[in-house]
Amino acid sequence: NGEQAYLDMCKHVLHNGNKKGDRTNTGTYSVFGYQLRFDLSQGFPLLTTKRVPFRLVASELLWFIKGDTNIRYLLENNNNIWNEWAFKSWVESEEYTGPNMTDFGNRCQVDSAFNNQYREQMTLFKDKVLQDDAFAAKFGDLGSVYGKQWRDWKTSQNKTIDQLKEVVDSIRTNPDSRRHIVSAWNPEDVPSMALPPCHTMFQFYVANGKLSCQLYQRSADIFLGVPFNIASYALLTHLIAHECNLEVGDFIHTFGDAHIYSNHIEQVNVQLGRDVRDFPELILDKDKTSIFDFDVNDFELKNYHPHPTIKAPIAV
Ligand code: DHF
Ligand code: TMP
Repeated sequence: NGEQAYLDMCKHVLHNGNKKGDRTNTGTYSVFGYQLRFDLSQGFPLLTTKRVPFRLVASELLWFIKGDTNIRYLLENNNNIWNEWAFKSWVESEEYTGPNMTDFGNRCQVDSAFNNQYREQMTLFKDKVLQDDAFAAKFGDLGSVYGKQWRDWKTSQNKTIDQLKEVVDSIRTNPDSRRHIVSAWNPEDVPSMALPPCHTMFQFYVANGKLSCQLYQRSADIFLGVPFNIASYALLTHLIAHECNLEVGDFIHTFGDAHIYSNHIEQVNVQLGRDVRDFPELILDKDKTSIFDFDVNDFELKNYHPHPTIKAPIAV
């Protein structure tokens, strides 16, 4: 199935990747340009060679679909995947008076005393985002990231564009169109984002009653980010197909800079030593019709039997 293609990509990057420095000072093996294809009718592409927490993938996608850019919703759903990027703007702000957190991502991996300080500050930060509305509005927000651009793109005429709603309408009313596109890359807003969008634009395609989706990802953390990104766009394609009365076709994942961080190599090799199992099946609550009505409990995965979790540090 498609998982073997993901593992082949890992091997390809380890063997042929350029050794390349990066913004986070971690170091990577990197290739430019690569493509994966998953036939969604053959199972839901949640990797089985390590456990991928579907609950976190689903709540992140619902957060984008709501147009939300504040990590408070994620924290309320016990989802911590975006904390570091909100925390970074907090500890770099004038209002922060705690211990110096410069370069916390790298320092907490090598200095255990610092790691304790960091964890303490992160806990205080999360509590404050959850409890203090004014603080959350200021420091829980990641800026004009995915949710904002998908649902509330600001035009030069001071209007807004709901790209997601428009693309669903265009798939429904004009399936043959070659313009079913959503872009998260807004050059004017890039400087004000906690992290400029990695999944930058996607396009839908309808043929033979099936909905396909292709994503262009400009930058891809193959071990940590990509398994989430595959599952997230597969889920989005299922939701839109459901609303438009279509079956699911292919998810095509096209990459710009696809990299394996130097501190993920051992983990990737563990994963490469495991045998691929069947993909699970996704069941949607059929009573929901619009993609804007779903919540986390409306998704069910059947027959997901992955190999165990593999932990790795994330580059901040
Ligand atoms: N930065 C970097 N360097 N790589 C990323 O993949 C990335 N992804 C972001 C934001 N910034 C990023 C948003 N998506 C995890 C997965 C996806 C994600 C952020 C984090 C992650 O840490 N996954 C862990 C499990 C985390 C958990 O259980 O809380 C994993 O093992 O998959
Ligand atoms: P960059 O902005 O310097 O490219 O760093 C972003 C890093 O985050 C890079 O390693 C790619 C990774 N990433 C993903 O792989 N998937 C995601 O969904 C996100 C948000 C980030």
